[in-house]
Amino acid sequence: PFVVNLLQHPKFLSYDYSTTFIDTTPELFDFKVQRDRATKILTYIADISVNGHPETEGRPRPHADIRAPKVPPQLADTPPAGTKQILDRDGAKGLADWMLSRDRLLLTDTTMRDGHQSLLATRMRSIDMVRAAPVYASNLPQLLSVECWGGATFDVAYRFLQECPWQRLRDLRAAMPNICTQMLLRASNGVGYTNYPDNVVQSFVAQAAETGVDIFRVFDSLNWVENMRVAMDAVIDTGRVCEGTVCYTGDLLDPDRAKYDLKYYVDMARQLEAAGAHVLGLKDMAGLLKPAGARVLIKALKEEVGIPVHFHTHDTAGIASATILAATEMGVDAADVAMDSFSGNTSQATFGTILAALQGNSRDPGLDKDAVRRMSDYWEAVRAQYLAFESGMQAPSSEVYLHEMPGGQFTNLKAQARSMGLEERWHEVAQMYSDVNRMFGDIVKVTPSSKVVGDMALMMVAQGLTVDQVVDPSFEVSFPESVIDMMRGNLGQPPGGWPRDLQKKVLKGEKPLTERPGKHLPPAPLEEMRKELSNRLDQEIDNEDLNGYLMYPKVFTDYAERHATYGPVRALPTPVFFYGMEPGDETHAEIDPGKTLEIRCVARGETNPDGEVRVFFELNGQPRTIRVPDRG
Ligand code: BTN
Ligand code: 3PY
Ligand code: ZN
Repeated sequence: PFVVNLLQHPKFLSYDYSTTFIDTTPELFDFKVQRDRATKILTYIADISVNGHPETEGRPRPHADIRAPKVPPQLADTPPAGTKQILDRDGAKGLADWMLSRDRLLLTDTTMRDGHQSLLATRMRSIDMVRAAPVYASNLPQLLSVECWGGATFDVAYRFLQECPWQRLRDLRAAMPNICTQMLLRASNGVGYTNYPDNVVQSFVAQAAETGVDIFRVFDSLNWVENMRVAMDAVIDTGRVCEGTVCYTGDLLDPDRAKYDLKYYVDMARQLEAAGAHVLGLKDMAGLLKPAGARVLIKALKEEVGIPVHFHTHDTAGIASATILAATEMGVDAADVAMDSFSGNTSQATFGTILAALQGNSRDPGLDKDAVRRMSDYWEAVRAQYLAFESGMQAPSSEVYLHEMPGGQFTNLKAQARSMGLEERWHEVAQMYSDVNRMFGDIVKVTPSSKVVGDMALMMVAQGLTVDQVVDPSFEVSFPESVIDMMRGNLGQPPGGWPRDLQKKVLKGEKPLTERPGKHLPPAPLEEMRKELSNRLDQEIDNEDLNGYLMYPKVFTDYAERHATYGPVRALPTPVFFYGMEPGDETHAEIDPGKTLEIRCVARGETNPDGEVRVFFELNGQPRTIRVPDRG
């Protein structure tokens, strides 16, 4: 192991060493730590090889002949200056002014956040992103931003991928020093499903900025500006970009949906501008805005607000590109796209297609089409490794205009319906989702309000309940906890308030909240919690850990406990992480920069009478045996 340490040390590799190198580089003798981490990783591989990964069990396996993802060559030696340099030099307002001054359409690539959140249940691992990041920096420096953090990625990283979301952000930031990073923040709901105390939201935002977020897209799941101010102010305080966001729902050209008409959106946009937003986000999370609506809406927003407009939509109905082109004609400043191989269906519009469509147009985004195609080839090979998490959606679907489910929820709810034995009755679930929305008074449906509508719809289909029964005061209904919580006012207030009679029935006489929930939540005792957690886990708790714990106490501690057993499994290639190794397989894991474990799986023993299996490895050429329980 010494030789491997030495030969792979970055200083050694760069010839930047002298005879004192060994004296001044004590980590070369860090055998115990390294061996411990190596043992942990081998334990993980052995366990997965014998027992399978709980998340891929029973799911389709990647095809045997998929090609290994290979990143395209970098076209520049050092990353050309980009939006990050403008932000650092001119500040958030300066970047917004720069956006307004340009004729070209600016683009955000969502592959590393919404793309895989909407297509692969958020399961993309950091290692696959961090490899791509330097190529973005060198080949796509004209991007406005790379959306790579927040939304559902935060808890999925801890919960299902056994990795630290903060480390992902730190690594991506370091690898893309010239392009702004972008995250999705659910205002007072942070990156969770519930309203947090103000100081938790503030602490989280400060840490996200410190670790590497440049542009914060802040939205509220009921479009209640009052409940966005704490998060927006926290972002503004960091000096980073606050993209105050309007969620789009309904159909602004349909008189039957008059609640969400042009005036509604323009009013909200004005409120966000007045609240200090540097950029206005228009978030069409379900992909409901059609080209004709976009023409009207973008024209009005460009006339009525003075900040740049950044449009986000989904391709669920197959129309996202047309809508983006209509918005582009009307002067939208920026739009979201996903790399071709991560686009379409519930994801974003297709990056290369938007470039091709705007070729020769004065608003041509000016990105390298060939570089996009090559990057997309890499993502295509990455995607093939995650076959277990594909939803099976084969084609776009106009049914989204009925149910209005967000792209990120659609596949999830379908999986939930499947697990409840309701897959055959999916179209009933979709209809019920729509009916429940009307029953709740026609609300914005986006995390977390979308989850509440989904919970209610699934329950009603499963129990055979009708809307008439649910609203009938004399008919007994046992409401899901999330519905009770929402009717209490704990997610805030929708425009026009909750339907009175239904709220009364759900709350059984309990008085609902009408002010913003954070106003009544006592501040979390941050330092006390840090100490308590540190004692409990017997480890130092830094600010990133603490903020992870504040968002998701149980998810975080479960992660930390597994980390103590399995070590830095984030360093394993994705096929090994999900499927382990067969005798004869070789792999490697860079557990620290320059510290790589070479791993060969040699053989697997029989299960002994104690129910244990021995798995034989070679680690950096040395034989190692790991015993794991056979849970089969
Ligand atoms: C995860 O929980 O999804 C990631 C951590 C892996 C936990 C290992 S996987 C094999 C074994 N079986 C389990 O259910 N947990 C451990
Ligand atoms: C999220 O909150 O994760 C979303 O993607 C909402 O669209
Ligand atoms: Zn989205």
